[in-house]
Amino acid sequence: MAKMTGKWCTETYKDTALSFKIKKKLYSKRSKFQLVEVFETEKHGNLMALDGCYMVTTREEFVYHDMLAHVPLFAHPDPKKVLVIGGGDGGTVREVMRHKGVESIDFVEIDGDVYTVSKKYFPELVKGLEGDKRVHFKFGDGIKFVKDSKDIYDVILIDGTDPSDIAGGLFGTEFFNDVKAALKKDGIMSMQSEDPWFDLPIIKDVQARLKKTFAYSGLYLAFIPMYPSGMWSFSCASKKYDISVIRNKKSKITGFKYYTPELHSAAFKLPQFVKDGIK
Ligand code: SPD
Repeated sequence: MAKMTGKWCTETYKDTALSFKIKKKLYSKRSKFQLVEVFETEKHGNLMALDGCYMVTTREEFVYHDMLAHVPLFAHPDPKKVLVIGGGDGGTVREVMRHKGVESIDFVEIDGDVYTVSKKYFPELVKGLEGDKRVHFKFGDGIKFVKDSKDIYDVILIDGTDPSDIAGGLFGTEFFNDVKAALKKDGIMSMQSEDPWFDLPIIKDVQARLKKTFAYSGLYLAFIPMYPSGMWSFSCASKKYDISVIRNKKSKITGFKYYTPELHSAAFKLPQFVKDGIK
């Protein structure tokens, strides 16, 4: 659990800790899968933690969701069918919805309680999801869902938690093979792949597996203060495209808060220690 001491809520990770000053705890309940907690912070809006691990704050969520969704969606020339695995808070689907050319979004979250809690405490994350006919809610196991899907999707986004019990399978070779099979021949996948300061070996493994599975694979970074270390990585892969290149001219979106066309390619430029660590 995210530990509360007086006015502070703390996530400990490896040999570090990150604390937010809070006003009060708003929610705490064990779902079938994990402990779901929500805190009202002093300066960052509401904060959701799953099994003691920070997921989103109202203030910072846009960085993660912009970068997970828009990098692959702008790298694909014409994304129409999208699958989102995980991301029960709704933020990733919200960003996919901004691409008007997208015709269908399958949203597969294993823990329905995360969506219910998000609806109550993070209304801006789920805004419009239920009124958009393109969004198909499919609460259930994303790993199984992908296994049963063949040659369907232009883009698959994997918005999981850290690779523990519940999300461990989302980082494995078998799953990546199934993702490849679920994508169309020019499909693109992108996933959250942990942070380079504490988890470079995880990133290295993910990159090696993607490289073995797909014709193209890549790694890009974003800066997310609410995760310990603040530097976050996304791993992506495709049967056809270099994902650092923008091809989508149809999605005319304005008003991003983090993503920009310049940042799209710049995010793939890696610091030397990251390059060395994933070699
Ligand atoms: N250690 C934190 C990993 C968080 C990954 N998922 C965030 C969910 C946002 N939709």
